[in-house]
Amino acid sequence: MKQGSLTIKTTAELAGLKPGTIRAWERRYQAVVAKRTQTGRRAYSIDDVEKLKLLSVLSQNGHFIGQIAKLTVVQLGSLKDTLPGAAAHFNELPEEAHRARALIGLGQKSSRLDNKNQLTYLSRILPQLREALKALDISKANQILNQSKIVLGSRSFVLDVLVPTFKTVGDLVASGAFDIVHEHALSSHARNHLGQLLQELNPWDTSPLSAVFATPEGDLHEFGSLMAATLFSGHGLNAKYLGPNLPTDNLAQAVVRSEANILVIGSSPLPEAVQKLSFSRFIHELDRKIPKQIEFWFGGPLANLDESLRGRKVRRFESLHQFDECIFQLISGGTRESSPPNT
Ligand code: B12
Repeated sequence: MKQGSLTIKTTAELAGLKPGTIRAWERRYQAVVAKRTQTGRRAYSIDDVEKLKLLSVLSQNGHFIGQIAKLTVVQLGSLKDTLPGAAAHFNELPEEAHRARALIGLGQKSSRLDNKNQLTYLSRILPQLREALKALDISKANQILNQSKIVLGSRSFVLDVLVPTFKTVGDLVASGAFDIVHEHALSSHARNHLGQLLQELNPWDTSPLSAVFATPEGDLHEFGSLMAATLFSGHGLNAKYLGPNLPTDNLAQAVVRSEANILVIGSSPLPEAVQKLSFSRFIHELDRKIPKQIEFWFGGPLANLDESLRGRKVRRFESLHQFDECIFQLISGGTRESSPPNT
């Protein structure tokens, strides 16, 4: 068994990863180097499986894959022993969490939990999260956010936990059941979790696409843009998140300097009185200041602005699901086998 004799499918199953992740780690970082069969298929050894398992656990725990990929199995094993309560933590996770372990990090294309398990899990934790926020039990809320990140992976964490929770909390504030304190508590802790995820997922030096993420000047609602950046990175692409509310001059300079191929602008239904520039003026100023070969991708209400920018490729996304699906199609040339639970 020491010689490469396992197919990529079996290796992926044993290591708890997806074949695409193994291929990406191999191509980008030579994490393992498969032998080739006579017909040119990849063949892996048990040692490769061992290494891939360790890389999976470590990358989920904040280690950058690029920095650990070349370590030996023994070195990786020692590193794993330094994880705070790693073994105990992973042993405590439910069965579905074990299957989903590999999701945080590279190129996950959809949650490994099947739809039924995912729905069951979400229907349990979303009300718990809402109750924790209602009681301002911040440590419980963070515990739920942390666990769901591990169980579901970054994609589903964003689309199925954070997006609906923001919506619920927003609605509860509007109805008077929650107040601004609850909204701020959610914002500030969600910000921490997303910032941490983005750091774990980036940087991708060999990414074929790189995008700058921002919001219109005056728009402090950063979550659409930040979540989009996290989804983009989750696909192994290079996201440069600049934060909200940048003046057009500075944003345009940053886009040019960053050598990105895409500028992604997220937006919120900001009352006109609060907007610094109208959406229309904002994008036309950017259009003048940014070379035409850079694509503009608009998310949120800005996507409804039906103005064409001559000579520039523009994509519009009403939702983050749509954005995620589009990236998936761009990099894989196909559609997902199953829809996420709340589309
Ligand atoms: C959090 C929040 C804040 C936080 C933002 C913190 C931060 N760091 O981002 C703070 C406290 C700063 C804030 C301030 C204000 N807010 Co506010 N805020 C919200 C809240 C609760 C959530 C917004 C959010 O981030 N949602 C998460 C995102 C992901 O969801 P979403 O915006 O619905 O986005 C969906 C789509 O639009 C799209 N999308 C959005 N962005 C992007 C980006 C990309 C790239 C893509 C692909 C897709 C996409 O995808 C999402 C669905 O999949 C909403 C309430 C609500 N129900 O939405 C109010 C809300 C947006 N705020 C509102 C208002 C009025 C304000 C203030 C003017 C309040 C005030 N009087 O000061 C200020 C404006 C400040 C400013 N200049 O921007 C109003 C807007 C009202 C309207 N026009 O209809 C809302 C709707 C609340 C309400 N019901 O009154 N807010």
